[in-house]
Amino acid sequence: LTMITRLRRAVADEALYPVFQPVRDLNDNRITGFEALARWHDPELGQVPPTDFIAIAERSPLIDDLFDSILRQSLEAAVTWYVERDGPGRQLAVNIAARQLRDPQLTDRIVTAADRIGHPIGLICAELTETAMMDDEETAHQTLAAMSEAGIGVYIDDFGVGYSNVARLTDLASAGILAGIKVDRRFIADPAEPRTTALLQLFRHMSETFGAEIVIEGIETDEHLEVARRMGYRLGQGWHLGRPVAADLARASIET
Ligand code: G
Ligand code: G
Ligand code: MN
Ligand code: NA
Repeated sequence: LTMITRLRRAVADEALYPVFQPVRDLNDNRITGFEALARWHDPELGQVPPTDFIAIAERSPLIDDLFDSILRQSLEAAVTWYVERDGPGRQLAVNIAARQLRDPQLTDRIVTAADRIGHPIGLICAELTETAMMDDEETAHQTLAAMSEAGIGVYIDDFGVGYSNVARLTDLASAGILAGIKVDRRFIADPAEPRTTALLQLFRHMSETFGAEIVIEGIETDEHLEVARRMGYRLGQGWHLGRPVAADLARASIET
């Protein structure tokens, strides 16, 4: 069986499923949202890393089916987290692959799924890497504008690695499209390094200039958390704040 055949079957059988990693307020530790991350356990291959199967799926329209499946499962789980119990909603972030930016139906797919499941569209965030926007900038811009117009929060993921382009971010911010930036974990990996604090501050100031939210990724230790707080970050994600977990555990972790 070729890998893509295996993957196609797995998507159809719902053998791919989301896990959820919390995003927390660094000041009071409350969960402000979750990022949905796809997982695949194949009976023969075992756990296949998402970077591997996303790369395969992205070579064909299979990525659209994969996305639809992960999105639907994520929305169905997330909607029970606050519709079935009172309390504030939480944001749900999903990752968008580069190829999907060429799909003119992307926004419709998300809005239709959210409406059908009863999940507020305004609590959905779409994460894209800067590199994903490079293929066809104009189409990417239009897709992101449509998502933003529909109420979906457009976030730039893995900020600072790949093909970073501040001009592109500025365009998105000027057009009112940019909801937030997720700073790649490598920027906090070495908290004792003086450049770390300087760069983290620079990024935070940049996000303020853009009127965008900023999330620091890769909080793995107390020291990371301290540095992030000191540099004025309000939101963070990382193993120290919570690993990606299955839907029932994610639900149980939410404070009422
Ligand atoms: O889940 P993990 O932390 O191992 O993620 C590895 C990479 O795979 C990350 O870059 C993440 O954004 C990506 N990824 C995980 N789930 C999805 C998904 O559903 N869609 C896309 N496009 N990328 C995903
Ligand atoms: O590229 P993106 O940011 O979407 O992917 C998130 C990836 O980072 C996932 O693979 C997730 O499991 C991983 N991750 C989340 N928190 C941490 C962390 O604190 N340290 C490391 N090394 N990886 C993390
Ligand atoms: Mn992400
Ligand atoms: Na990231």
